[in-house]
Amino acid sequence: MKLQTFRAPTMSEAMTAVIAALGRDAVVVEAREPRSGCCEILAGVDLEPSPVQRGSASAMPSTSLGIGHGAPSAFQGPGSTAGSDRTTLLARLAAAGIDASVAEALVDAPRGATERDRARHVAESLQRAFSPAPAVWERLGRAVAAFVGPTGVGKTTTLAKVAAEASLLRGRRVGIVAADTQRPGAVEQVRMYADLLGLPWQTAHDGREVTSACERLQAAGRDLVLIDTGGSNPFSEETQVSLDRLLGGVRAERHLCMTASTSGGDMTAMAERYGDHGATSVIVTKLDEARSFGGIASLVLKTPLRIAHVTSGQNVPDDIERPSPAALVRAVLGLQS
Ligand SMILES: Nc1nc2c(ncn2[C@@H]2O[C@H](COP(=O)(O)OP(=O)(O)O)[C@@H](O)[C@H]2O)c(=O)[nH]1
Ligand SMILES: [Mg+2]
Repeated sequence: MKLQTFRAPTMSEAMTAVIAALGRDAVVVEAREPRSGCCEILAGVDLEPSPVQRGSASAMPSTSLGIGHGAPSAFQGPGSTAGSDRTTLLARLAAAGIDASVAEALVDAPRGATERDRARHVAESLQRAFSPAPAVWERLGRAVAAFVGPTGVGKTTTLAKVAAEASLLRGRRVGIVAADTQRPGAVEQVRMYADLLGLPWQTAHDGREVTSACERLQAAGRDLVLIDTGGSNPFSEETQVSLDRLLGGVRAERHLCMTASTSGGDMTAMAERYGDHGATSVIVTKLDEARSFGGIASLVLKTPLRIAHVTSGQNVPDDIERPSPAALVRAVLGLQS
């Protein structure tokens, strides 16, 4: 088998290039992300493919989320029309917890499309919508990033995971601001992670203190300042007003943290609220505790916000990943890897 390498900024774009060049009989030998923003797929066409190798999904490595990287096999491959008629697709999307209106729009394939085209259209539309937002550490130069969202979703734990990866693996000089001074123990939690990682940190009670804390950390050479904020009712206008007061002075990027098991309606409503107040991306937490993932599908299909990171456990720094679009499609559709 003659192998070729396909490169693209995202895995789904690389996969699209594989299919465009080699067709749907392509065998994926290896898929990897040698550096951020560059995905590589090594693929070829086997003249006598084995049933196991046929299709791109089976040869792909699994993520630690236990989901393969390849496009869903029920939605591709020669003769693979199983479960692809409109009603079955709608039922599958409804079972995944995707809003009926979103599901209807998804299954509406272009005019003249065959049933197989329709199935492929669903998988590809979903996969496109899961194109990742840039990682928190990717903004070059001096950057300030705040972790916002409801109480208990994992904002502080995620901040610690991001701080670890950014400082240990990505060469960023990280500083931390503990701005959740309301909840008992919140500052100590930040201090514990900062000490563990050997990173400087400051406490801030209000917007003025956040600004001066960021200035002090930047003056000390910190080029990525991460701000831990307190959680509060996401549907109250007061929450957004206080966040504006807290973060407005430093023009912090806001990363909205939401748990994977949140319903599509709530995720979309929260994304709209926080999006109106400048949220730049979503971090989906607690994938390990979710059993259906329709919420995240509704989120990316109904709002312009994209997912920057997913987290899947309590371990700092290990349980955080960049999202794999194909893996998320699999999770949403409840397919095995
Ligand atoms: N299972 C699981 N638990 C998590 C994850 N992220 C955070 N947690 C836990 O969720 C709880 C709340 O986390 P915390 O970071 O304090 O949430 P915050 O109130 O939003 O800052 C803690 O027990 C964390 O260990 C995750 O990805 N999976
Ligand atoms: Mg917290």
